[in-house]
Amino acid sequence: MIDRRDFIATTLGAGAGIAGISLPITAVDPPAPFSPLPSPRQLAWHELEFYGFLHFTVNTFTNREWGYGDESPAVFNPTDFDADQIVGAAKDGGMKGLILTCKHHDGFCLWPSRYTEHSVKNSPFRRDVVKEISEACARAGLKLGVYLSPWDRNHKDYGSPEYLVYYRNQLRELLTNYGPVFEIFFDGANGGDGYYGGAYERREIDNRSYYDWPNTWQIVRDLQPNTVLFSDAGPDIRWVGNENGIAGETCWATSNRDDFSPGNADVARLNRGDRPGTHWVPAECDVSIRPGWFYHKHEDSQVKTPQQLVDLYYSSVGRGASFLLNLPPDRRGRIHENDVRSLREFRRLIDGTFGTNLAAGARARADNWRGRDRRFAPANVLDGRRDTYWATDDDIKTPTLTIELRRETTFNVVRLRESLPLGQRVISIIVDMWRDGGWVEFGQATSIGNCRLIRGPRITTSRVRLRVTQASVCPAIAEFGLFAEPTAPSAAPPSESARSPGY
Ligand code: FUL
Repeated sequence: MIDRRDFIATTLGAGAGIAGISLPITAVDPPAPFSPLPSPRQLAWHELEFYGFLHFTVNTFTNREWGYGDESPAVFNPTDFDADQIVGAAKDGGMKGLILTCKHHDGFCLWPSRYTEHSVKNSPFRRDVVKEISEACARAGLKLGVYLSPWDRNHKDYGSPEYLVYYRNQLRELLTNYGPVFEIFFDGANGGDGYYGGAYERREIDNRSYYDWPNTWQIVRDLQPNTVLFSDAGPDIRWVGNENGIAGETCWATSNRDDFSPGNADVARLNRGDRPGTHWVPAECDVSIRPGWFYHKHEDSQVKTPQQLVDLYYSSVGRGASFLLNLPPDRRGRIHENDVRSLREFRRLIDGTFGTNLAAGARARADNWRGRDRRFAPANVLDGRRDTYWATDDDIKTPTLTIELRRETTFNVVRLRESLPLGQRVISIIVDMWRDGGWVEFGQATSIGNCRLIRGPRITTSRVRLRVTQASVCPAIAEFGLFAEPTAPSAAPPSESARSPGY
């Protein structure tokens, strides 16, 4: 049955009026946002969830992880470089963008920078790798991101104010010549010793003041205001505190970022965030598909399995962070077949899980919904949109939402999303399932944010319930989804020789 206020809201749009007619209701306001809040550039970034890293430089050819800075450009010589193959592998794996190490700690530039001779222009390869990757990304519909190592073991001026001029010039080159850049990854690593133009010495810098980050970041804001900036201290996206792809079980999207600077942070705090936090600075989980960041032939048999990648998806995206997976191009300048195969199977498993929301078409009821206004109705959690949500009245912080499925349904994953423009409001929840005439707990979690995946045993039920057990303000939930991971493929049929006699 539809009540009068629902009828008015449906036919006229809530809060609408017609000239000369005043409606007998006052529409309820949306919940007041709970600060800190995401910026539009952060909201756009939240939708990506899964993207890749490409670590490629002289190290690929010297078999190292950190070049010293004295490598000759002559060593950089991919034999069969194919940007479309690299980008195609990422796209097949479901990635939405790629961040390229345009310059790693060794200082070698993958583009022909005007400001140094230490680049592809003096290699036998001579091609502009940044340009080719950016164009391949544009063709494939992937976004391009940039890694520009602040630490430069090649540059003679490293450690002095002149180097900062050089670094900023390079940042400008990358932001003006290669189209839109969705993210810049500012690495906090500073190891000390290096070649430094032939000095072969140790140079220490104060990582809180040397790079003058506020003014360096302002260059990006001026040239490309939509680019998100990553570092230990954000300002937009923070490091998750490890390179294993694992966000804290509790992982707030908020951080007291001014306590940190790139290379100078508390990894435990980065891993879980700060609550309530001074700023919205969600976590990014960087991890490599192999043990190293750069390609090493001896690691060809150590590529992470599809199932390991799936587990990483749950420990990153499933905890409100993003999943930044490194794919190292090999000496040909291609993504190795083993990595391609693993990534493709990972994608099949993820699509097999999240391609069908088993809660779609169900009925959602709640013990409270804000002003009984359709804009805040429980059904909004099932419409597959992130911009609609279920919200409660201001004084209701621990409501219950019940999902009545159309039939007995088997699932093992619950996905929840908050309405991010309203801030991270919920602290903890419990999900229950209906079994043998009563409610039994399926799983529980703290912190939702962009996405919370609760992965449990496969269960079959016709009714599921969400209980918000603690919230700072009335909740605003954008999604409640149910999914089933594909069951393991059935065992291969026995081979001819293994069959029993007489088969
Ligand atoms: C680290 C670097 O030292 C590694 O080489 C790699 O680039 C990783 C993503 O960040 O700090």
